Amino acid sequence: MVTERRFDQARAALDAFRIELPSWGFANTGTRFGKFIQASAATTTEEKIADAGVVHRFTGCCPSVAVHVLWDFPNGVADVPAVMRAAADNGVRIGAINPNVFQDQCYKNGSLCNPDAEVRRMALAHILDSIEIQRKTGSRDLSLWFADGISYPGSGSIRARRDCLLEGLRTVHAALGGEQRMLVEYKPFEPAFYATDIADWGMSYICCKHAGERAKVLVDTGHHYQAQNIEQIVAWLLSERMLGGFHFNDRRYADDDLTLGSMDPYQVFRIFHEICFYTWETGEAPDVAYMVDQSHNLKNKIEETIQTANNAQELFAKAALVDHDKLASYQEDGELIDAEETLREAFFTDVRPLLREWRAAKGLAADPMAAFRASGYLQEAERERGERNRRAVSSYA
Ligand code: RM4
Ligand code: MN
Ligand code: MN
Repeated sequence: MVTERRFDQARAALDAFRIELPSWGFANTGTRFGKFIQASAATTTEEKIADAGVVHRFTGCCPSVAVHVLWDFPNGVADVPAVMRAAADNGVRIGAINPNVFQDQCYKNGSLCNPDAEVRRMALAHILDSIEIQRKTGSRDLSLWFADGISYPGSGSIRARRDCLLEGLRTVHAALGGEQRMLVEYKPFEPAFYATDIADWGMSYICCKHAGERAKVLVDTGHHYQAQNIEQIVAWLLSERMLGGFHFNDRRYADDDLTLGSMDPYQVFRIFHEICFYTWETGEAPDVAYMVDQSHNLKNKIEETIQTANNAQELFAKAALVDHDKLASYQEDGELIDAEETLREAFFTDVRPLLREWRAAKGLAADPMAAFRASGYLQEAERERGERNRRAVSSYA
């Protein structure tokens, strides 16, 4: 039996749970074999922010938008006023700033780890410009992902690349001020196929330790090997106070960027459980940025984002329903089945009525997807953007 006190616990957790949306999740994307063009997809930064604003309007839990510097600030700092205006017009804030040191031709052999000092200097300059954008937009987090790595044994010195990386990250850290943080993301492979320079959470942790105390680890749920225990990584990072944030998505084989919770909702629940359990034990919620990082290649982008926010809320609310007092005493007494069942009871509780009630209390529609569909926004976007999208290039040839 889930008591009313625990439902209150879940309501409070939902009140505090904010999910940041990625601007790039609203643009046309695809696989390495081609892009699939959607008539309603956003092609400008203003449109991406408008779409994020619509998701926030219907879900009430996505008040900020992460941006990618080259894609959203093609003119660098000069684009800040326009982007800030778009955010204000659409009722959202600018969130994490993602530098792009992987797209230009010069980054073929890496950015901060490139053996060529001139390329390393260019990458650093771009990241420092990104910090200036971060300052001007009032964003707290600089979100760093490096595509750096080598694809053949012997084609680079693993240790020399590491040294360059650590030196670069120290310089980046030294440029931060005020409340600013830097988040360091890891990924086992792709685009590099032999040795990615920041391949796992241990390397990311070491990068952060060398850089300074404003550096924290970013866990992208899709960036793990098959069968890796992500909640254990999360629990360790929480204990070390080194968990900076998440990139939410789901995976089946590799970095598939699928809808959060679509493949393995219990995995997401277990991650959230570690956070709620930590909060119960320490009396304070960890300072973690919850961000989505998904490519919506097949589903409609806005609808998939609404689905993602809804899945995240449902799974977070379930995790907040766990009876922590009971769990702790079962664990202490070695009551294995009862301890496990404490988690399962929460996981299998239908929290949809609770969410509907939570939305009603906030003046939101009980069903954000239905409300969005009834709004006519998609049809309007198709009318306005269809022509431009029909002209878009979908082939890599
Ligand atoms: C990477 C990684 C980064 C994201 C890029 C576009 O796989 O997840 O966070 O910015 O993709
Ligand atoms: Mn990511
Ligand atoms: Mn990824």
